[in-house]
Amino acid sequence: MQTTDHDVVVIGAGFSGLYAVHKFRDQLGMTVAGFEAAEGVGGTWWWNRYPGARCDIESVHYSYSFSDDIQREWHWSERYARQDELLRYLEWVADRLDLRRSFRFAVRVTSLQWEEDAAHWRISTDDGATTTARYVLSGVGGLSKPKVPDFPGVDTFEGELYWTSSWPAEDVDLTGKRVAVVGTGASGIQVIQEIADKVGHLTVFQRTPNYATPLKNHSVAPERSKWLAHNWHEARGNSFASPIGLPYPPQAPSAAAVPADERRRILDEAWDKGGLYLVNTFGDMMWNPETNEVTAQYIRDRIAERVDDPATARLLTPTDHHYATKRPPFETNYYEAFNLDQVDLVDVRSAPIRAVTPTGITAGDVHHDVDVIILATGFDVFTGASLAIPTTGRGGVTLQQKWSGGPRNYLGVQISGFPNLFNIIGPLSIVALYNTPLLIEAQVDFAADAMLEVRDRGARTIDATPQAEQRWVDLVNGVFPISLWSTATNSWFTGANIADKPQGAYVLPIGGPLYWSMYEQTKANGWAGFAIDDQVTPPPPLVRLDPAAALVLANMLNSGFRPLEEYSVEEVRALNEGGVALQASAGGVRTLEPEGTRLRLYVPDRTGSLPIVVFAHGGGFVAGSVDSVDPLCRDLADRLGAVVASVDYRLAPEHPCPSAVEDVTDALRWVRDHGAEFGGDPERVCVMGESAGATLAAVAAQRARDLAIPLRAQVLVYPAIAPGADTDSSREFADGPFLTTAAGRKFWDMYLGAEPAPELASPREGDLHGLAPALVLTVELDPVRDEAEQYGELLRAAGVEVQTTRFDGLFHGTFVMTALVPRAVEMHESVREFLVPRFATEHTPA
Ligand code: N01
Repeated sequence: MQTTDHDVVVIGAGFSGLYAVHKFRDQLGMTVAGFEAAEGVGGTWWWNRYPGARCDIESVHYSYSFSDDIQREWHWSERYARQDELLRYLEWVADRLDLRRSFRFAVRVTSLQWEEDAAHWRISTDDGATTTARYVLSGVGGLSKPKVPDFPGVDTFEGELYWTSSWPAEDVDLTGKRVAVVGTGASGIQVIQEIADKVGHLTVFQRTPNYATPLKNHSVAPERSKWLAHNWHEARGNSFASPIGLPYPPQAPSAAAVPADERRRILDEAWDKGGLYLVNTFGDMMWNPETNEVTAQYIRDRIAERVDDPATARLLTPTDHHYATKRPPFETNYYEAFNLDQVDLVDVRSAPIRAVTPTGITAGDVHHDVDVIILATGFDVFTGASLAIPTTGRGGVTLQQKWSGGPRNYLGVQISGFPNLFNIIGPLSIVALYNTPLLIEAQVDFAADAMLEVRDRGARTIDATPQAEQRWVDLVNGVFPISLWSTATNSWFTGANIADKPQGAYVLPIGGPLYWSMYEQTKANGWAGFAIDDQVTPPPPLVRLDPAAALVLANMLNSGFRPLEEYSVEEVRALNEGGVALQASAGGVRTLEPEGTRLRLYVPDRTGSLPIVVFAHGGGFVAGSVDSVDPLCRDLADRLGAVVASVDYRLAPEHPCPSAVEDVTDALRWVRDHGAEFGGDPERVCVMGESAGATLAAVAAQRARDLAIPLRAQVLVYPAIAPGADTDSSREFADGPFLTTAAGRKFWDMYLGAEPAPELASPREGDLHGLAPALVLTVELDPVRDEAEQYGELLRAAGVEVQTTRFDGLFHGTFVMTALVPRAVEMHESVREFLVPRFATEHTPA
């Protein structure tokens, strides 16, 4: 029988590989072999030794969090550590945890081959050896394969040529030399500002000006550093659960939400704090071009203040891409460097680099003589380093084939068909948009949990199912284009900085909270979306979200949304009122609030007498108002060509059942008697409601029948039907998204009050015969989905004409989100299609 040499092979000894060895070897008791191409540990911080290299996330945050000892024992000397300090830190961690003994250094992995019969990977290395392992943890890094620019003649250069991404370990003396720097990304900017006043002459070759903003680095006094180390819980706060993995204060939701002077104050404050605070100013920065432009213009103005020569300032000012759509670099006196006599800026857009010659660089028609060329031209990000290792998975399919059209994986960590292989900070995750060390720890932990699950089940393999992977790819490719990140040209976020690389979505911009919830749900649902040996579990609800709905949910979670049942009535009311921001509106609709009624009428600008829709808003019987659905009702009136009568019904718990039902029934009675006075046709009335409003509408439809109020239809948008309903969906979506089963129960309790009359509370309890035709709309990811659909069945059984339509990927509440969720508009259209024939003047009720 074939044996396997190790439980796990770890590739790379950077942040990922070091933690992985510790996790698997020391915590899980597995046998581990690590391979590292460099001669020592450090990964990125081993290779990128160029002058000025440092992290741009504060050191105390850009470090491991898994060990209390490590947190306390290491004291950072600067707010943002330099490369040499970061390398010393990783070396110290390696020694502190005795990790080096598990690695072989200066050994490069040359291929990975899955062997199905043995259920292990065969790993070949450039020292000619092969080894086998049940699992492979790839920690090759997202920014580790340098981009090689195709400048002709690079080999002919007779001076010194350096890459920022593989800077020599020994000292490079640039004093007094004529130096060229190509590239003005984060690396180029760090080099330029560091060497500008030390070299004899510096020529900067810039293609795209960047939004570089102050880093505000400073040394940290030993006492303060010690305090931060010992109080790391306090200093780091709940970073992990935050959107970007940093304990930065909540953002203003949008620049549009604050007056101009307040915007300026927010931006000034973030500018003065430095670093990523500026990215964190407005919640919709990366979604709303107007907000983004406020920040972009602010930065442009600040650049103009700092550069003496207006022509140079213009060249350094970005105008061709939105702020932060290329990863924003941070600087210290970068712009002032261009005020020095010995620094020149060459715009390679107007004068492209034509060749490197033995003595320098020719850009356009000008030759620049230099002694040193520094290439800071970036990386083949996210996929380059993985694809550099020939990797063959199940059925002989190679990773190179699999990713030929762009990266594919599940949850950003596991590639279907490549079992037992985990890719840390690979593509299609929140990578690069979240604090990297924390992301690494969470992904390694996830891989470790997967391995434990396989072990506990007595299985041998774990592999994402093709179906789950496709869901994930669809989700990422649906979310990414909605973001401004998708708009930048030459950005490594889209793969466009590398010729011939598939372009598209490489990251999933949803923030930490939703991403971590997906991990948790995957595990809680029995490794949903994975096959463990041949035990397959379908992907979990959050992975099945419609992309636009996922973004709404992500934004809610990013701004601190808690499980709904935890909110007080007052808070639920405030939440509901905030819902107007999610609704599209329509012009050409006038409103009236007839005296003595609880109604707001929406009358579209149409001729003739119009059908009437009596609409009851959602809000769990305890929240919502005509204001909270005002844009929605305008839109409905316009879309349906109907007078919409929105009912301001009385809310529980102050007014328990049947107050609200009476109010909706009164509204039906009123439109029958007075609708014509406002352009409505009392013969063509429909009752409609959303969520709890749909529950009320369903009961009111029964009351209307009893009171002989004619109804052409009832439209029930995901109605809750019965308190305590126990269905598949109430169990599967007990924790949401958004509506939870616990919150639903809490709302019912408040609504029912002391002595509820069953037939006035739950539509299921009434007589279902002779009711108006019903449209029941449900959404897939909703605890009330099944009870609503079952109600449709009961109506049908009672002889009522029923159409039930389920919308996949949406969650309870999305019907109102017409401004953000295109599929919500589809729901509205389905209402229109249902009502148009039933509102026809000649229509005879079935
Ligand atoms: O690479 P980049 P980087 N002709 O791709 C230019 C992280 N990082 O190494 O924009 C002329 O950003 C290219 O021009 P253009 C950080 O995440 C972190 O600087 O394509 N120019 C661009 O100006 C960062 O985002 C730190 O028009 C050419 C530059 O080269 C990521 O690493 C420090 C060219 C490449 O910029 C990558 O940064 C450093 C050509 N043919 C890096 N090809 C920290 O502070 C490319 N360019 C933690």
